[in-house]
Amino acid sequence: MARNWLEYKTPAWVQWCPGCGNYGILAAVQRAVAELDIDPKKLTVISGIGCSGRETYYIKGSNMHVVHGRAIPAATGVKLARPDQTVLAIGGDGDMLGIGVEHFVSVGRRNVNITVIVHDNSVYGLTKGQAGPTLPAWVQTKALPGPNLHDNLNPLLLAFASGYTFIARGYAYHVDQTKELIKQAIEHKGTSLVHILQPCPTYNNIMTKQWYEQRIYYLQEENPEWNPLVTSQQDLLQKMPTILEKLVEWGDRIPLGVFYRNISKDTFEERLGKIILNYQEYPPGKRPIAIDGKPLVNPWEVFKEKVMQT
Ligand SMILES: Cc1ncc(C[n+]2csc(CCOP(=O)(O)OP(=O)(O)O)c2C)c(N)n1
Ligand code: SF4
Ligand SMILES: [Mg+2]
Repeated sequence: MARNWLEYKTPAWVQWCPGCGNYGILAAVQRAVAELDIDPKKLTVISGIGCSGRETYYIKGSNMHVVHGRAIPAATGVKLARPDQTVLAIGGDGDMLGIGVEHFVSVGRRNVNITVIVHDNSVYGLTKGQAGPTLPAWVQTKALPGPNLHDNLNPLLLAFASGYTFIARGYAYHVDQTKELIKQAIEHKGTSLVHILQPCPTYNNIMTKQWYEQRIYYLQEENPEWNPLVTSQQDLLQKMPTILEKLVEWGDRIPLGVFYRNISKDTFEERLGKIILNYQEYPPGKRPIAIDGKPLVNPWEVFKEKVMQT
C-alpha cells in the first residue's frame, strides 16, 4: 500500500532559487518512494556537493551528504553492507559526470542494485554557473566569459557503455512522469540511471524551461511499440541499433522515458552471494563487531596483516 509522501518531508528549509527544477525532482523522488511504500528507515539517500546535493536534507531517510563526486562509492558501500536498504545516489552533472565520473563508470561494471539520479542543469549551480560537463560546445551561458570550448558528454551513452542495466531520462517539471521513471528504476534489479533535465533559471539562461519544452518528447508516446526490455545477449544485439539511435538523439528533439532495461545480468550482490557464505541473510552491516564489549576483530592485527606486509 502506498504511503503519504508527506511522511518523507523533513523540517529543513528548502534552500533553492524560485523556479529551480530541483523542486520538481525532490517532489518526484518523495512521491516515488511513498508509492513504493518504502519505510523511511529502509531508505538511504546519498548526495555529493552542489545545489542538487541538498536534496538529502529534505527527504526522510538514513541519509548521507558526502564529499564532491563521491555519492556513488558511498552508496555502493551502504548497499553492499545492507542489501535490504533502498539506496539512491544523487548528484548534479558536475558532481556525477565531472569530478565523480570514474565512479559513475565503475558502478556500471559492478551492476550494484542502486539508483543513480543525475540533476542535469549543465552548469555548476552552487559555485555560480561555470560550464558543466553536459553543456554543448559554443554555448555561452550568462556566467561564462566566452563560449564553452568543450564538447558535451552524453550521460546515457556513457551509462550504457559502462554496463548500467536500466537507463531513463526525465524532465524536472514533469513530476508525475519523472516519479514513474524513478519508481521503475528503484524496482529494477541492478544499477539504474535516471538522468533528469533540470532547468536552472539563475545560471542557465540558454537551456530554459521554454528551450526544453520545445524539444522534449516521450519515446512511448511517439511510438507505442517502443520496448526497452532486453532479456539476453542475443536480444541486446538485435535491439542495439534502435536503442543507440535514441540514446544519442539530442538537439531539436530530446527523447524522454525508459531507453533500456536489461534483466539478463546478475547484480554485484548476487555475485557476492556466490563467494560469501550467507551474504544475503547475514550481510556485513548485520554482523556483530563486538561481543560483551570485546571486538571480534583486532584492528591492529588486520593492519599488520593487510598493510604492513604489503
Ligand atoms: C573537491 C571539491 N572540488 C570542488 C568543489 C567546489 N564545488 C562545489 S559544488 C561544485 C559543482 C556543482 O555542480 P553540479 O554538481 O552540477 O551541481 P549543481 O550545483 O549544479 O546542482 C563544485 C565544483 C568542492 N566542493 N569540492
Ligand atoms: S543556482 Fe540554479 S540549480 Fe542552484 S538552486 Fe538556483 S536555480 Fe537551482
Ligand atoms: Mg549542475
